[in-house]
Amino acid sequence: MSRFVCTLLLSLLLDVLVVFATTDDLNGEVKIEVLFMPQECTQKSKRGDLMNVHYDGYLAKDGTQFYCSRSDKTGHPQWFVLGVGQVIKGLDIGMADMCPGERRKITVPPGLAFGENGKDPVPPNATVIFEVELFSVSRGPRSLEAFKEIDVDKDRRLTKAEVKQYLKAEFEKRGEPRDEPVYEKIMADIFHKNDHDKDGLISPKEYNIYEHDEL
Ligand SMILES: [Ca+2]
Ligand SMILES: [Ca+2]
Repeated sequence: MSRFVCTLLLSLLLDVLVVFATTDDLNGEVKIEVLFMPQECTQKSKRGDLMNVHYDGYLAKDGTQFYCSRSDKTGHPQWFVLGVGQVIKGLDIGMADMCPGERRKITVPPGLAFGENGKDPVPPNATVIFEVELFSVSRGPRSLEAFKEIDVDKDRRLTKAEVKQYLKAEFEKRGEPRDEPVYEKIMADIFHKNDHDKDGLISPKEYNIYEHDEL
């Protein structure tokens, strides 16, 4: 059997593989369907990881597309930290244990998506469906140990240069060095989401969101 056929069979098999993730939320469950699983899984995503993802959002009731990261702004895949509320809760749940290269269809009840009020253009109480493709996962800076490691000059503040140096080393360690503009984009995103007082530095307090992770 050719490798192509094997891959095809594997993805057909995975098409019917449906996993249910339960949550404490009484508003229903996040339904995860694996659409494509790469043959090799280098690293499974977990809370605190930095994710690079393309996602399309649809309304469950009529399939209307309300978001597409491929056509949003520059069309670059989006960066976010998994499990800390940077995306809707349903995606934080639905994108855990995911492999780079994997594609999933994630159905999210309103309570774990945009809720009673909705968020334009998503109407109130809408169940939404996301088709996500994960490009890369990297270990996020999330522990006190990591904070100390990143904070090279030990002044208990993380500068962009310090975070960038750390990220670069992480990517290089995995044999996947990136171009300079990619790092710039990740940095802008990290600081946009974590530097709450906008002083250009990440304090231990601002960094606390990562401490939910069990090491
Ligand atoms: Ca520092
Ligand atoms: Ca700050």
